[in-house]
Amino acid sequence: MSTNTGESGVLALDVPAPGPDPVLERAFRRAMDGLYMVFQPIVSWTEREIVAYEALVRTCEPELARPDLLFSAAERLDMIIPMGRRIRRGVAQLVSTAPERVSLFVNVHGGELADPDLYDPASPLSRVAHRIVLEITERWSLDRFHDIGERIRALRDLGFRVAVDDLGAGYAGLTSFARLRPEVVKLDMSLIRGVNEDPTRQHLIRSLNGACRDLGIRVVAEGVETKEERDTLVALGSNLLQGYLFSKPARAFPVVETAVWDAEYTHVKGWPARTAQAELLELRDALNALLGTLNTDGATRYDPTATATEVGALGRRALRSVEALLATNNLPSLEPGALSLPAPKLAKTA
Ligand code: G
Ligand code: MN
Repeated sequence: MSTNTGESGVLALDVPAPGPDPVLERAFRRAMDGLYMVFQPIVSWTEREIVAYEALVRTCEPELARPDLLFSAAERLDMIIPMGRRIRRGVAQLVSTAPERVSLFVNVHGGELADPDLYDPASPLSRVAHRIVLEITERWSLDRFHDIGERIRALRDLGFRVAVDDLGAGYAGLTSFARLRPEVVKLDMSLIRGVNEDPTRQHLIRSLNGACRDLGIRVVAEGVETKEERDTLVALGSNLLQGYLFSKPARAFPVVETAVWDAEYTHVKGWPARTAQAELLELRDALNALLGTLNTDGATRYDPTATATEVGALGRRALRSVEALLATNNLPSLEPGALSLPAPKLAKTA
C-alpha cells in the first residue's frame, strides 16, 4: 500500500476521500430492499440440543451478496445505522417463530452503538431483549466511544446479554473482556480451523476455556466444520459449538441432522453417549471395565487376594479419573456418592 507523509510529518494512509458514488448507492438501495435473515444453530454438545441461533443478514442483490461487501458499502455510504435498524427489526419480527427457549444472537456493528433506537425500551428488539445476545466485535474499533461501559450497561439494563465476537481473529479481543465483561465470547473460526492438528491452538483454547469458566463467561466455538475439530474442542472443555458441521445458516430455523450428534470420542474410547446423564453411565461402565486393569503391578486381571485397602485405593483412583474426565468435558463435578461403582469383578487369575 502506498503511503505519504503529511505536513505534520505523520504517516497518512493514501486512500481516496469517500465521495458520492451513485453506482454503489443504487446497488446498496437494491440490497436494502432485498435484505433477509438466515439463522445458524449454536448447540450445547453435552445436551445434544440447539440452545441458540445466530442471526445473519443476507441480501438478494448479487453485487453486495457477500456480507463483508454489504457492510463496507454501508460504512462508505454512512448507512450503518439505518441498515442496523432494519436488521434488528427483522430479527424482532422472527423471534416469535423461533423454537421455544432458544436465544438469538444478533450481530451489532460498532457504528450501531451510536444509534438511540438501540437503547429505546419501546423498540421491537428491546421488547424481546431477554432472548437476545448482542454480538459485538472489535473489528470496528470500540475506542471511538469514550463511554462504552455506560452504553453496554444501558443495553444490559434493557435485558440484553452481550457477546464478544471474533475472539482470536487478530483484533484487540482480549481487552474487550475487561471493557465489556461479556456473558459470552465467541472464538473466531481461524482458531478452530484444524485445531485437531495444532497443539498451539489446543493450548490456547484450553486456557481460554479455563479462564472463561473462572470468569463465569460462556464460550462458543465458531466455524466447526469437522468431527475431528468437534471432538478435539470437546476434549479441551468446549461445550457450545457452531459451524457447518451442525448446520449452514438457513432461512427457516434449521435443525441439526441426528447423525451429527453421534460421536465415537476417539479421546475417550467406548463413550458414544447422547446426554450428560448417559455420558456418566457410559463412563461408569468404562471404569468398571477399567478396574480390571488398574492394579498396581500392571497385570490385566484383578487380584482376588487384594485387600479392602487396595480395592479402596483403586476406587479413589478411578473416581479421580472420572473427575478429570468430567472437568475436561466441562461437565459438573460429582455430588458425593452420585457415582457408585459396583464392586469390581474379582476374576480368578488363570
Ligand atoms: O463475524 P461472524 O462470526 O459473525 O461471521 C459469521 C460468518 O461465518 C457467517 O457469514 C457465516 O455464514 C459463516 N460461517 C458460519 N459457520 C461457518 C463454518 O463452519 N465455516 C465457514 N467457513 N464459515 C462459516
Ligand atoms: Mn457473529
